[in-house]
Amino acid sequence: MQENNKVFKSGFISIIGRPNVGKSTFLNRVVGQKIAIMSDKPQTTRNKVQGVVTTDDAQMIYIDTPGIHKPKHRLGDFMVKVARNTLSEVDVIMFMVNAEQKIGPGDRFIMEMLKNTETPVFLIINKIDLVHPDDLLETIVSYTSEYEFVEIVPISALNGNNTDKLLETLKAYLPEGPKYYPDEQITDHPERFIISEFIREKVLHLTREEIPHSVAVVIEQIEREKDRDIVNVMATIVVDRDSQKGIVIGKKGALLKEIGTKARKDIEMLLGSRVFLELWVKVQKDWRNRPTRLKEFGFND
Ligand code: GDP
Ligand code: K
Ligand code: MG
Repeated sequence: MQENNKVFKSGFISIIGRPNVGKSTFLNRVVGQKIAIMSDKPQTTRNKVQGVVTTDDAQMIYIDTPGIHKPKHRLGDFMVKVARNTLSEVDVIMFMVNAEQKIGPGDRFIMEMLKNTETPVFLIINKIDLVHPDDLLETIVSYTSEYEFVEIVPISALNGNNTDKLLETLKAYLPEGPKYYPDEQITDHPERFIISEFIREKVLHLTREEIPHSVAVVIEQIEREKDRDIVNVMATIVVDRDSQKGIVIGKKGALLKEIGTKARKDIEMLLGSRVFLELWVKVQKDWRNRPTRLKEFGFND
């Protein structure tokens, strides 16, 4: 017999924190499929990606906000604005920090922003697999002496330590609400955006420091072939300078080929079909400071 007197809870949860603390790793773990890209470089995530977790009594919609930092150019400004706006719209804010790192200017910058919101804030100490419990306590004290958090939860997003407990605690802060998304849906982002992020991730991984965050990926075409389980994807990698174009292409096109091969595997997993991926590289000087280009690449505000 089904019990119908149990309340259903739903709400929005924003994950905020300095770059590389593990926000995307956490999101991917709880959503159970790779949707937000991960890398060891800061600012990997530039748009908010939503992951939806639905259980029998709750639905949690996660927002993976861009790493907050002091803006250096227009793109930085945009990212800070996105993060600020999400803070007042959500039901819970997860402020994630790295257990290995001391509290820093970036953390204080975020905590200052948090003082302007009524939204309950959790302190999530991630990467506890890397620290001794004594050091953990010290870290907790350093944060809690500067901001009043409603909950403090140490986790390891990587190995899943304490993440179930965190989900239960989060649930307690969500209001009674509807199921916004069908059970099987895990993200409301168009495939187009996720695919472009997969490609951008490979560029960042394979070029190391030579290609900074000036790279953007534009999906020109996604087309499913009739009667065949094949999807054709055409994308352009946009860089700032001619020298960067050479780096991305590599000797005899070797690097671009590797980027393509690796990205294709991720896209095939996402779409559940075979994929033909065609990649182009284009130089668009100084695109980060041109508002029209920003819009074109999906950074709308
Ligand atoms: P984000 O910038 O906050 O989204 O951080 P990412 O999710 O991209 O993670 C940055 C790096 O930290 C990646 O190399 C992750 O594998 C690593 N990482 C994330 N969570 C953990 C964790 O709980 N333990 C350990 N040891 N590494 C982690
Ligand atoms: K990152
Ligand atoms: Mg991220």
